[in-house]
Amino acid sequence: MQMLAQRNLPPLLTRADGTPVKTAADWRARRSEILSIVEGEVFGRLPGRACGISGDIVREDNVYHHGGRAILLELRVTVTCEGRSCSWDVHCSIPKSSAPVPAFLLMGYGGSRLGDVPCEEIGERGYALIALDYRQITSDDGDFTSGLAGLVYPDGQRGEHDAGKIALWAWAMRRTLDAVEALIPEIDARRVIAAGHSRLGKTALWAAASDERFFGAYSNDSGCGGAALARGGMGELPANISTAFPAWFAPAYGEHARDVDAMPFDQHFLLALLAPRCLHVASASEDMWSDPLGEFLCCAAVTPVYELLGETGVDENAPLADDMPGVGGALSYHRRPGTHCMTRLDWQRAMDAFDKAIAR
Ligand code: GTR
Repeated sequence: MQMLAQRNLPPLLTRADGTPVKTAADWRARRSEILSIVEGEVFGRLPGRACGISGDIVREDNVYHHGGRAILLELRVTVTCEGRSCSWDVHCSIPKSSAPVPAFLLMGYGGSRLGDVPCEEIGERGYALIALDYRQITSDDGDFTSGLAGLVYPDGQRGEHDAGKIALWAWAMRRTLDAVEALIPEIDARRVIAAGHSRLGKTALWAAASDERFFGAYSNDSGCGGAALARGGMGELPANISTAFPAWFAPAYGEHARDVDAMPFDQHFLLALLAPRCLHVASASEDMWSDPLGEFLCCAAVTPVYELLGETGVDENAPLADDMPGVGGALSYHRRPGTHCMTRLDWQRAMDAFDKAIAR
């Protein structure tokens, strides 16, 4: 455990009062502490405003989609809060099957970039794809007056521990899961995996961490603020990201970013919230800004929690090479050769990992 030990991470398996975490029941109590830290100090809390949520199917194609082998459904989800509302489209591609199918709920970049997702191949492997366009939910900038941000912050102002954009996008993923549960019996709502790339990989991790209905999460090149450890990290560090993208996080995160070694958390807190569910972390070997080694070591740091809960994770000393399949169990890691993007190979390896979890 040489490399990991040098990172001096805050412990996962010790309660705030110093008591060691030895059982699954102890972990539930520790998990609540960790959830509260990640929520308040990293992504931020949504103010408790009463919102109405509705979902409608606006288009259905049972005949032509994927040569008739899949159903295309377009939903529209609407959130209404004190007279204001915002809506987003949900694109669902569901392979025809005699039983409800598992699904990836992808927070994506929308429009033409959906074309990068191997939608037909995902269907052939037995998964539905539920895709959103993140900018329809709220803009990717410091404006907190429009879209979902405008509903949550009527005066556009946020407090220290209030939700940033990642938390708003993640909340929209959770509300989309509500709509899928209610409207699409062809999808097995107990087997929905939150997925995303880069800033939306961070978003997918937080969605699944904060909502245990998600079967698991697949983060791709999520890097700083996602699956990469901040302590001892390379590439983008909290000081960079909180300066370049302060709106993504709670304002408190920017304060912590000034002294990484003193942070009461590191990113293994975020990943640990997934345990013992299925979590697949994907990196790319030339994506140094997202720190592939920091992502691998973060998985290794979380492994004792998976083991405590009877699952397998990633051994820090396991030999690691590019595109080496099968590293890990319920918690798995894959490093693709190449740069920062979400490729077909990334999807294939993620599906390999979830196939095993679903078969169990
Ligand atoms: C970068 C940012 C990363 C990553 C990336 C992306 O500029 O520094 O944290 O999120 O954007 O989302 O493509």
